Amino acid sequence: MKFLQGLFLVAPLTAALQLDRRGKVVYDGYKIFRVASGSDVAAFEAQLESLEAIDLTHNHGHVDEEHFDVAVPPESLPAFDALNLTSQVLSDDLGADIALEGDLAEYPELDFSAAALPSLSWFSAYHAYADHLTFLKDVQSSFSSNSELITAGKSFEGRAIQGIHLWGSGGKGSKPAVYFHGNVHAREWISSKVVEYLTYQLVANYNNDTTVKSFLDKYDFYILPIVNPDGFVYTQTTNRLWRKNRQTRSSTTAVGTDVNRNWPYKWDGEGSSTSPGSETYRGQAAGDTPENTGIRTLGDQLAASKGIKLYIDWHSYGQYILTPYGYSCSAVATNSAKQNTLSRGTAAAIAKPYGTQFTYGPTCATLYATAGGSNDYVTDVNKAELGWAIELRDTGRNGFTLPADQILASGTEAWEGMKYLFANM
Ligand code: 0X9
Ligand code: ZN
Repeated sequence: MKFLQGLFLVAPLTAALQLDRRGKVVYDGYKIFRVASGSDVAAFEAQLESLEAIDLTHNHGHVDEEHFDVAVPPESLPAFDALNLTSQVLSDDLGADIALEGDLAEYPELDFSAAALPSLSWFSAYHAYADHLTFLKDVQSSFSSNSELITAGKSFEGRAIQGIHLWGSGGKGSKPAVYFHGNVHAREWISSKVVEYLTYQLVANYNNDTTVKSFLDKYDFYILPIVNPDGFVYTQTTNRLWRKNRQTRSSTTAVGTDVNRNWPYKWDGEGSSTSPGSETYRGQAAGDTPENTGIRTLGDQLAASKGIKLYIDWHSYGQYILTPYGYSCSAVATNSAKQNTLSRGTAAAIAKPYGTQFTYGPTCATLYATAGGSNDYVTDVNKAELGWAIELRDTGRNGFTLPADQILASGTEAWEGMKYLFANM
């Protein structure tokens, strides 16, 4: 497979975007297209850049059908049409899709009582960042003898990267780790919701379901639903499509580094960008984002303690289960047969409730090359047995702005996948 280096277009620069009265980027009238890039990818990229098209993702689908999903501003639509590219409309109006996500809901509900598990209605809407922290605190209080809140360093803007540690009958920190990250990419809101849903199911069922109890009795779970809090907050206050962190650098006016291109392993290979404006900007030096330092330090500690059994970096969108490696399409994980069997089984379990199809396979060969990505670091440096990334719903119709009425179903199917995986890994 051809490496797709530097394919991501520039990050949405607020300066070029139209803002509403509250300073929020207006996406009304933007259309989303899936565009075949053809063989001259650099020329293609330049064309789209001149239209101020925003890159959402690329090459989702199959390696022999390379394509980009791009959001084209209304004023560029005639010029886009004139390019006569092979394309398909994924959305007629991104602004309408954002509206369909629903308003951020209030939390907690009026009838919420402390020490009780929060209501499942948490999964019927998206919420503000502060409410995610309250939700996590409430889940922890409801399971106080088998859990504690944890932090993994601080973000660039100084927010603590918060999470929860769950354990079972062996006591705190006695078993190999399951380590989950959500929302490293700020706009991928479904990822934190699903990670919270998995946490919720573990906590809600530990005392009444022997299978669930066995998971926590066998593994310590370290779960960080939002590892890029600054970016997440920015998607809620200012720009729904922001991906990176919010780090500024003296060498550039561009903001943001892709924390999932910043891991200090195979950092400067194919599959990241040296350009600060790019959506896949890797940073000036390996591991130079505060977020990477925080979550990496925790992972290093887990690896040095009881070891990491399973790591999953939860993303959206595309419906993929991605195993090592991202840095190379020819490198093969030492336990690739096992990873293949388990990812196939996980995909089959995910499909059970609603038939949702997830494609599985090694990251580079299945999706595209990634340099400085999380799962390669956790696999080769931390020696995790399974180092995965999962791309949640959907395959492009709603993309990052998945309607709130799909949160519960996304969580339900992911939980089916995880029950299979925890029992069989
Ligand atoms: O490009 C990425 O970082 C992920 N795709 S996304 O569309 N959500 O941005 C894929 C990452 C897979 N690999 C690693 N975690 N290394
Ligand atoms: Zn992502």
